[in-house]
Amino acid sequence: FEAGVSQNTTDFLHIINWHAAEEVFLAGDTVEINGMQVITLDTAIENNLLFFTPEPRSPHGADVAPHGDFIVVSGKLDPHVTVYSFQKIMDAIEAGVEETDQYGVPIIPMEDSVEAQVEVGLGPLHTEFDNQGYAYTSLFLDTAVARWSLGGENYRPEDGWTLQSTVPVQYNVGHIAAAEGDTVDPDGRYLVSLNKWSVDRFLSTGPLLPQNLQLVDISQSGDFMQVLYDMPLTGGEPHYAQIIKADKLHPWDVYPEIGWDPVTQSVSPDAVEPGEEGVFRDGNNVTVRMTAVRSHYTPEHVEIRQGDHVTWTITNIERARDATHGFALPYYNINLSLEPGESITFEFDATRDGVFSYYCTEFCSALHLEMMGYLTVQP
Ligand SMILES: [Cu+2]
Repeated sequence: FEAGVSQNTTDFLHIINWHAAEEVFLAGDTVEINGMQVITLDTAIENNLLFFTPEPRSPHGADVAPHGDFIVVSGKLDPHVTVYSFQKIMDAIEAGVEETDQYGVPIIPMEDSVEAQVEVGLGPLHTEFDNQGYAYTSLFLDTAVARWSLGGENYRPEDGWTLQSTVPVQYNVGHIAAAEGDTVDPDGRYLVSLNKWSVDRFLSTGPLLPQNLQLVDISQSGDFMQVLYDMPLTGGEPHYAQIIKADKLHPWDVYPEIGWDPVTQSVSPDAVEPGEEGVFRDGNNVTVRMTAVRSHYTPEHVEIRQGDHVTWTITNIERARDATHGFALPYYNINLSLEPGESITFEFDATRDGVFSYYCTEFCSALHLEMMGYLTVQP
């Protein structure tokens, strides 16, 4: 596979004019494949919406600079980042593109699309940006993060396109996340390196190494960067992350009204109010209406018959922030989390007779263990 994938001298950056693609789609010039409307290669070429330009082999990331003016591509087998100019690409398309590949896709020569190449180190993968005009590229093989200056007029023309410094990370970084670092307005100051293997950073607990996220101080200019903190993660590889300013988040402490259905973002029509709890029968259809409050379910006994179809609503009527309850009815495979104010409705068929306990799964108070009840299914 490796030989096949890397057999060409270059790969191609694909440039798609998605405004033109939208027009083609709206004009109905598509074919349907598996229910998807697809623009064929021939249609794309005819409508000037697809172009190629060569890029270093085995490309990994393609990241757009904050002003939308440059596209940074890293080829894993090339120690450079290659910086394409959006304006140059547009100018080249405007001037007309002669060369095509074997399928007829126009190829913009690299010298007409590339603004700069910066040698950053071995195994460059992904690039993020800060608020000082620097770019940061993860280096998998060097296990480092490179800082380099964007030489364009919107960034650091005084420094040109140059490598500023690298900071070692532990180890084998994949993605990096700078604060709002892939937006039009990066925040700078901090970067997190999402590393693949922690190797010797932590006490060994066996052959499977924790992944290791590292917080890097990028607040100063020039060649100073510093790893501040390690955070081991077990489980799967964290592939990507975003850092956003905390003041962008305005979460609710509790749901706005009692009986809230998070799926519809409104009060559920089935929500149960205190005093109207009970078990109601209509033929073989049983409706259970239940409330949960520290540390009690009402009703505590639910009696039904084998063969009943059960529709069961639980409303957490708490308004306190630290009043999440759970609800487990394990035999019928029911396991819920009920945040303050939340209402959940579930259904099942009472296929097996017997007495089954249901209980809270959050340690909600000193009486948490008493927050339980019994479902009796009569044969
Ligand atoms: Cu509870």
